[in-house]
Amino acid sequence: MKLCGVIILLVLIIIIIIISVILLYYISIHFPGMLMKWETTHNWCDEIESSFINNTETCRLHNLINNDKIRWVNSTLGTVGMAAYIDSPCSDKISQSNTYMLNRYDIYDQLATHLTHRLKCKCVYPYLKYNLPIGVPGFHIFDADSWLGKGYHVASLHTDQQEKRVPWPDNEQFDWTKTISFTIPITTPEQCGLYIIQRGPEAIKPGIPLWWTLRDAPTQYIPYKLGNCYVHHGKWYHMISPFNGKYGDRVTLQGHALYCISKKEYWLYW
Ligand SMILES: O=C(O)CCC(=O)C(=O)O
Repeated sequence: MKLCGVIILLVLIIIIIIISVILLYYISIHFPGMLMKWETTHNWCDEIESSFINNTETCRLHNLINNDKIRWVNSTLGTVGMAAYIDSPCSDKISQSNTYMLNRYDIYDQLATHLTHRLKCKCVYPYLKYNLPIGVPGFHIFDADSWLGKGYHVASLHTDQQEKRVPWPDNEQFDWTKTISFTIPITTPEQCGLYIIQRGPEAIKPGIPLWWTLRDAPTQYIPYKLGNCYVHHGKWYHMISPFNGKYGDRVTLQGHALYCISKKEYWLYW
């Protein structure tokens, strides 16, 4: 009888261990951010942020975006406008979306001028200047009710690869090392920000989980300020920080750029 009890206990322990290992494996693959320490060890905020629009402007944009809810993709990550890496849209849809965005949100000229000063290089929209089927920057909306808005580190820990999803024209040359990612917070619920880890995909070793490789790497938490423009190359691992959904959705203007060597310009896209 006693032996039977011990065997049942052992089996239970083995089942619990197996379930824990499976759960840990699942989390380490899908939500590696949950296993990281997220201690800020570096400070290079000054390099990445610049003042872009004031609170009146962000408020006006937010009202416009709120009335655009119909265009949101889903309840966790919503988008206004079409992004190559999310929607992989055909050129007709891009054209429709771009026309809509450019008419509704009168921010695009100001954005290109700001980035031109910031990057010290002409920034253009290939859709407008060369009539190419490439999406213009748009808006990300993270729902207040999402897990991210409830304070969990569940956002994607990634490096940007968007440039691989865009139909760049064959007759131009691009510098694939000159990529840009920019974000402008339109709302800043408490704790809204970004973690950047100073390591790229070259640090990753086969068979070693991402979170384990990155756990001791220099890390920076960048608290977002309303209307500021945050620019980085996107090739270091980064992750959106959890935020306090009590204070509303997390809304940002989001876009990317790639340097076109043949035209000597940065091409802005999403
Ligand atoms: O929303 C942000 O803060 C950054 C978004 C991001 O990581 C990305 O678009 O690659």
